[in-house]
Amino acid sequence: MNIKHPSLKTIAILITKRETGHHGVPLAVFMLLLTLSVACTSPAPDQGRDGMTASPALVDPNATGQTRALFVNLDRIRQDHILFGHQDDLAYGVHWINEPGRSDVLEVTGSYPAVYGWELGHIEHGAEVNLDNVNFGQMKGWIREGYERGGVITLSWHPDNPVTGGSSWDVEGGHNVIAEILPGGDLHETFLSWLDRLADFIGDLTSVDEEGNSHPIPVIFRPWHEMNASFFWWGDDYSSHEEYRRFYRFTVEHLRDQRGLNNILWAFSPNSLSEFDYENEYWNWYPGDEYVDVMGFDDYYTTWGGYGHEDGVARLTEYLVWLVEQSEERGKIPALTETGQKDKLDDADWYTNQLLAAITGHPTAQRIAYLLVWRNSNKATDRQDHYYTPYPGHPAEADFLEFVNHPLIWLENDLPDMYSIR
Ligand code: BMA
Repeated sequence: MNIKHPSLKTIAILITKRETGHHGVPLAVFMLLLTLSVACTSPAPDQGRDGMTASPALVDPNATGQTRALFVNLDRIRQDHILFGHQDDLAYGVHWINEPGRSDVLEVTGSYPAVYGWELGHIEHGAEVNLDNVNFGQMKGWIREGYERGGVITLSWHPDNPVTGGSSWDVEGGHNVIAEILPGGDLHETFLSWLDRLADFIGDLTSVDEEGNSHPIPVIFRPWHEMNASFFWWGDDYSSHEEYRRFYRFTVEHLRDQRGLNNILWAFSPNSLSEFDYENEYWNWYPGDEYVDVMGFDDYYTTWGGYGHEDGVARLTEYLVWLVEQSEERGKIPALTETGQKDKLDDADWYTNQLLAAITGHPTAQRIAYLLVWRNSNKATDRQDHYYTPYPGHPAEADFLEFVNHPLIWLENDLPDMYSIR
């Protein structure tokens, strides 16, 4: 680890001393150091990022060692680097589907992405394929493959609307769906069965180590995202902020406490901060420090002047600085949980001129742990012109290479072991 911050150094010295104390210095000195280091690592809201490196307060106090290590390593690495992620990377690309080993990112850069995003929509029905036609059995294999190569896994979920039977985007009738599915609501039992199918899937994500022992694969799960907008049934217009927060907490508690899943880091991510008075309103939906490990936001619009902001790059920098500062105050991991040039990459310089320019616009903005761009929808079978990384021969190839070769940006080939703490 490259320790840049004096206070982080202090903690590291304390910990080193604590270890020495274990093996020799008088007990009183050891206890004093231990007390100091515990004080330094308690999850006080004003603690700052330095305190969490040694002993983060995770949403799940029983998180597996690898899950905890993932958090610690994301936190360490983000001091100097940002992991690049891509949704559905191994399942299909713009010109291929379901071909083992392929990846548009690999074919352009020579490395797989550092973060793999996967989508669980329709798992709630026990379906064989997700809403984008990705087979869930194969998805488990791809998740295992990415993890075993050293990558990081993040999961999103666009479940159908349990009231109307339509999709996540079906807001017809403006129903307060959350009220219907929380305890006491008419559809609570249905919703529990949906959560249980989701939990079964996450519980099945396992890997076998060299000794033949199976263990869970750590994942960053990001439910009920973009809630400040109103295009999903869990969106802002359809329930109160208090109901939304209860809903997020209920989801955490069901998977963690009822289902005993200990391989999850929990991510919270509203839609673009451009869209609302984020400094005051981010907290409207925030379920609380005890329910969030990764603080993020999604942004597709700001860099090219969406929401009427002509100074888009500077705005995105401003949002990232705010996110990093807020995350560090709370001992959380900041991340740009979804981004990309919407809807297709027709600005050949977007990656360096917009995204990288925004990130490098301020030293604090650079301390996000990862960013994830959305999927490369297959041209022949799925949506046309709905892709977020170039493929070989695409005009943005050279710019994308320049982006990934920037020392800040890390792909899978750059990663240290994310699942142990050294
Ligand atoms: C959206 C689009 C949709 C897709 C959904 C879930 O942003 O990519 O086509 O169904 O994500 O992956």
